[in-house]
Amino acid sequence: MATPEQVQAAIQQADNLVLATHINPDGDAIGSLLGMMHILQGMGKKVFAYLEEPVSPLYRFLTGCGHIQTDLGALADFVDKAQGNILGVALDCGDRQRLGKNGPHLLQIQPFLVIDHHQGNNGFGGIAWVEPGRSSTGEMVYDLARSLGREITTEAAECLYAAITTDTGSFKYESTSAHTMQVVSDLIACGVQPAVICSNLYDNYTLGRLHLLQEVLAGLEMYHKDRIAVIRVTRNMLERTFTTMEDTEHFINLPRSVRSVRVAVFIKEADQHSVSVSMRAKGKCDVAAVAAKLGGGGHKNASGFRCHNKSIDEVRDLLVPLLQQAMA
Ligand SMILES: [Mn+2]
Repeated sequence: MATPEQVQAAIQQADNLVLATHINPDGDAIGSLLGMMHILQGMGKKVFAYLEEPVSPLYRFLTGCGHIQTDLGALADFVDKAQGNILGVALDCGDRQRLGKNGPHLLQIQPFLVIDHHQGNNGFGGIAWVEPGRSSTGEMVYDLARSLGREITTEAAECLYAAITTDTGSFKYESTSAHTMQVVSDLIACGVQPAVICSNLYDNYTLGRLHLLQEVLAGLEMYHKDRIAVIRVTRNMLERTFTTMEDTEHFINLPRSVRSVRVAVFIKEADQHSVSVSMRAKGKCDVAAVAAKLGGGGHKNASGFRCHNKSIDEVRDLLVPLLQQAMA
C-alpha cells in the first residue's frame, strides 16, 4: 500500500493526469472523479476525465460533467502530448476489470495511481491507496486535497459531497465515521447546500422511473423466512416504461428496508447473454464473500457479480442457497 507521501508526490510530479473510474459509475465514482478534476485543475494541471459512457442524467447537475470525455482517440492524443509527464488515476475502482473495456489502454499509462475504498480491492496499479474502512472515495479525495494544501472550491465541494452522501446512503451506513462528518461539515463550510444536492439527487426522477418501480416491486420474491428479498428488472420492463438501467439506482434499498430482511438481492438482465446482480446486507452476512464465490466482489454489506448465459431464475436458484449458508 502506498504511503500518503507517495500519493502526494505522484500527483505533484505530473502535469497531465488521466482520471477514470468504474463502469456503471455511481455517485461516488462520478463525484470523486469530478471533485478530483476540479482540485487538480486548481493546481494548474491538465486533466483528462475519462468515462466509457456519457454521465447519467442523475449526476449531470454536478459542475464539470461537460468536461468528461468518452473518446478513446482523444485519450491517446492527450497521452501522446504529455510525453511521459503523466499520471493515470483510477478512483473508486476495486478491480481492473471494472475499468471497463478500455481498461487495458488506461493501465498502459505509467505511473498509475489507485484511490479506492473497496474491501475486495485486488491491488492493481503501481501506486495503490486503498482504505476499505473509508465511507467513500470522495472522503479520500477530500483528505488528499487537504494534505496537498489545496483550498476546496464550492464546485469541488459539491462533487465530493454528492460522492459521500450517495455512498453512505445519506450518512446511514456503517462506514459513516466521525471523520466522514468532519469532512462533510467542512464541505458545507466550503459552500455546499445539502438540501440543494439532496433535491438534485433524490427529487428529480421521471414518471417512467416510478412506473418501472411499480413493475419491479410487483416481482418481489421472499426466501428463507423473509430474510432474503429478491427483485428483478428485465430489458422488457425498461422498454415498456421508457427507462434505462440507471433508473434502477436505489431500488434495492426498498426490499432492504423491510424489518426481517438480512439481504436484498437485485437481479438485472444486463443484455441478452448476461445478468448482473447487486446485493445489500444488514448485519453479519458478508455478501462480498458470497459475490467472490461467483466471480464478483465489493464490500461486506454491498457487493455484486455478473453471470453469463444464465437466466434470471437460474441465477436466483444458484444464489439463494449460498446466501442461506452465509447466514447460518
Ligand atoms: Mn465508492
